Amino acid sequence: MAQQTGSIDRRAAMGIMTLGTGGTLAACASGGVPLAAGQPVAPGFDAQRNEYVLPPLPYAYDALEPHIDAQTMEIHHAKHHAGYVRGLNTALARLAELRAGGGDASTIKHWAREVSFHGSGHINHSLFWSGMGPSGAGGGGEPTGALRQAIDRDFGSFEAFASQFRAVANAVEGSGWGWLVHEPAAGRLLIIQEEKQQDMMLTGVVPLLGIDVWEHAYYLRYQNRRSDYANAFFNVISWKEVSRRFAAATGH
Ligand code: MN3
Repeated sequence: MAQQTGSIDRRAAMGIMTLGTGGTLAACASGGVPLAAGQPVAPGFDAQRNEYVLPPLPYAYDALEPHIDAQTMEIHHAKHHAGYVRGLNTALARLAELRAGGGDASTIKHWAREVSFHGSGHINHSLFWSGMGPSGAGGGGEPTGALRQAIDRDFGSFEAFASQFRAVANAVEGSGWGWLVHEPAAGRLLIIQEEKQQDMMLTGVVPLLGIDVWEHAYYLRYQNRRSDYANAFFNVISWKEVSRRFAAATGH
């Protein structure tokens, strides 16, 4: 199933995702833990064209109103996310040219870094869209079951978790993400920051829930009030999807 391009398997080169061909998207951490195995999510890779593609949103652009406005959603998805997909495909094409002996060999560092930035941008946003839902219709509320038990165990309570998650998101320097992740070595949940699309991500963790704190995610409605946006985000979190990722990562 893997597409071989020269001696490098594209997916192994990315190290973070595996995409099925049957209309499923299975995003994997570097350890190969399936995040979405068997889940009918829009694919982010077109095997026939051998290119990454922009997945459609699982809801309308205005579905997250008033918490995230329709214009922001449309620009963010159709322009920003599409740009990461385009940048990833371009970087992989340039690397293929270098393997074939073309181009300037000294640019390999640049294109390898472009794969990390744009590839992470593609995965981050794919997880972001599917990790949200309309408030009261798939979004909001609190987690239950095994995920809730793990949150209570590792943070003390849901309120303590939510407070830390918001504070971490608000404290990202510049543009980046706040993430709830599963750390498999200790089998515990952590909240971490990611700067830009890829810096400071903890190796081997499975991303469960991410909040995009680039200004393009909230500026039209919230201007510089990132904390208001982080508060509103809790109205559109799809705990069902986050729980599914947790179950895929842990077997619980
Ligand atoms: Mn973004």
